[in-house]
Amino acid sequence: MKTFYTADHHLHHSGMELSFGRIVETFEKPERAEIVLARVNQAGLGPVVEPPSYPRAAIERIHTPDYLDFLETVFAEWRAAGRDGEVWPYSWRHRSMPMIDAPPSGLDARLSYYSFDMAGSITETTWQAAKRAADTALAGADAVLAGEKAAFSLCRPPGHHAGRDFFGGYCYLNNAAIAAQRFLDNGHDRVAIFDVDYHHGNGTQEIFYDRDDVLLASLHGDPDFEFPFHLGYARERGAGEGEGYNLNYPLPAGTAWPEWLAAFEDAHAQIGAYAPSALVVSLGVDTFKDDPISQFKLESEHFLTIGRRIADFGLPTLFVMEGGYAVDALGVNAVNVLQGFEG
Ligand code: SP5
Ligand code: ZN
Repeated sequence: MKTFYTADHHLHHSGMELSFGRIVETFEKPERAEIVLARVNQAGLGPVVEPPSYPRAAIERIHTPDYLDFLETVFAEWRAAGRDGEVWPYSWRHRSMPMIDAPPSGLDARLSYYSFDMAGSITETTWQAAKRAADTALAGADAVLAGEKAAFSLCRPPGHHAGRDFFGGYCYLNNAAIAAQRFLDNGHDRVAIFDVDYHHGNGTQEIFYDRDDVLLASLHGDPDFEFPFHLGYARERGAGEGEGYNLNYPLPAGTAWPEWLAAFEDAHAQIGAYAPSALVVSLGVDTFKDDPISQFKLESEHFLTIGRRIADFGLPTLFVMEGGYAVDALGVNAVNVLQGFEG
């Protein structure tokens, strides 16, 4: 299958993150995409294609214009305020504080409004990198729309924690959601998103929560102990017309292959029953046993089985890269899913 990739992902690199009270090098680093790309080439998966640049309108199908303006301009505003370094939010609304429904005017207040954590910063070129990751997802979707059975969008930065108008969890634009909407805007009427990343795709859930044209199934660390906390419980099943079209499978710390596969098979059956005409896979491989920030126990060979079972849907399929931080095995694990799919 074709891999869509651009070296423009290097335009985003947050220098650091806070991990258990220590400032460390960020886990979401450019090396990640390079390692996956190297494995794509080594495995002979297929051609690597540079995505074109798409009009912002394709992204505005998911994200609000005010949020996109904010991402594009906040770094300059930060500098104009006399600040050096990267743009970081640092304080968020607590449950005791009333919700506000319009962006505030102050710089730090707006940074808080448009984010939910400080997993990643906004650098001078983060907007450009995030835009190119969205382009990478759109180009993959267009390849599938043009008749490819499957494609791999090697997106970086990842996307599934980003909502309509917020960033967090290393994510700025929701690449998988943008791709799913691309399918809907070009002839598909039911799209499933299968999110196998270790973390709950809270952004994807927020975007499609009240809609029945996208089914989201997500397997992840139980939010009672794992990031992003607060969202991803099984009781969240969608609202209004979307009721029943959001399926969460929170799993305990230490979950190994047999238990993970049982949840995967349940989700697989639910997706099959929905009878979508296209599938987007939010492909995180941070479920791996040696992942430095995760607590599941999958082994490299299991990713082959995941790919094989995804192929069993027989659907036009777009794989969108999300998380995975065990850099030594990241390439093998991600590409194993794709090779398992190809059989
Ligand atoms: C796309 C994606 O996988 N985002 C994940 C964001 C996780 N952010 C919180 C990471 C907390 C890491 N601290 C634990 C380090 C253990 N050594
Ligand atoms: Zn993740």
